[in-house]
Amino acid sequence: MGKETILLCGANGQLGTVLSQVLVDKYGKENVIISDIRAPEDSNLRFELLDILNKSALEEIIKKNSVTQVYNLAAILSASGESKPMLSWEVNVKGYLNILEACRINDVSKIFYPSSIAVFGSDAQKQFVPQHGPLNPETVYGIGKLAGEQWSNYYHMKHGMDIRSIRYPGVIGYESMPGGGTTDYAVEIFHEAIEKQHYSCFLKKDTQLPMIYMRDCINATLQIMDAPKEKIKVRTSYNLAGMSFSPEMIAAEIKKHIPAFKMEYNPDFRQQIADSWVDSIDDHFAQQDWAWKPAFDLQAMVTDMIKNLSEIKMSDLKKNKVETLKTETNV
Ligand code: NAD
Ligand code: AKB
Repeated sequence: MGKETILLCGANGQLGTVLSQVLVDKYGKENVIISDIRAPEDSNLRFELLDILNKSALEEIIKKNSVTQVYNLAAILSASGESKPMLSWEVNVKGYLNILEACRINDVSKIFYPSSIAVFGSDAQKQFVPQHGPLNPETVYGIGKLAGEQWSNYYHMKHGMDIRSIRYPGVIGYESMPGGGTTDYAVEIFHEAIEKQHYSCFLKKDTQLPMIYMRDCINATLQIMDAPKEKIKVRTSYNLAGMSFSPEMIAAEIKKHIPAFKMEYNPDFRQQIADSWVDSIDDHFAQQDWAWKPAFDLQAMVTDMIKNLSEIKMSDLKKNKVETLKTETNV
């Protein structure tokens, strides 16, 4: 492997904050450029302010730094996309096309494109949805993700570009907050359970959705990017499974750790989005082609989330107390 220079777009979001650190650990701080339209609050990583809609700025960063791999995490997620459909299309499709073109012109050797379970619609098989079934998404986000999958396949066929993609389920992690999706409840619930022992859920109790723990999501991403080129047979996007559960199933699991926890249900507009998605995923192509296997089921994920998030909240509390004490005593 020659010297790799990585560019991450949309690096300040839920996944990007975790993936940037993992890539820095793997490739070295000087070889990973993280970028976003907003600067990180607190980071010592190599950062560039970059809007993927700014084609010339994108091309310049790639050229100037001789970038060899691009990870495009910039997006407007499903729930936000329904209130800003044109912005969703601009960023998720036109922004991605800018990246593909900039990579083509500059001979970038590998690209990562995250798709989503949002590419499935109501006519898809609900349980263990196959890789090659009907794709008729009902959200602007899903339509955009599907277009991105097709553009990836086109650039691969037409220009031989090595673009790799996963249809991520809803991602759950303690490291960062989600940004405007329909699966966000599965992260918010932990914060509220630990702080208030109560959560008001915006989905109905029996709405089952495919989900994945952050560690598995990051491992899958590294695994597909590291796989030998000939092993990547699906050039649209791979189905990927972690676990599947409903709000009442995760609430019951949390209750085992926090017995006082109570959940109420107040479904909103996100219910309709969730209803159009599938319950669970058949990911045997990912298993077969690049040996995918998740490590976390619902029980293991809940245990790990509560342990890590409680530690973070406890240390934040201690830090705040020290700060208050310092202010009060004028130190
Ligand atoms: P996020 O919303 O948390 O982060 C997206 C980031 O993109 C934000 O930091 C935002 O500032 C940035 N951004 C928005 N517009 C931009 C622009 N024009 N130029 C540059 N940056 C811009 O999203 P995430 O959860 O980290 O998701 C990352 C990727 O994974 C997205 O493509 C998303 O569709 C996909 N995905 C996420 C999940 C999930 O559960 N988190 C599930 C399936 C797919
Ligand atoms: C969302 O809910 O929009 C995302 C996703 C599953 O793509 N988490």
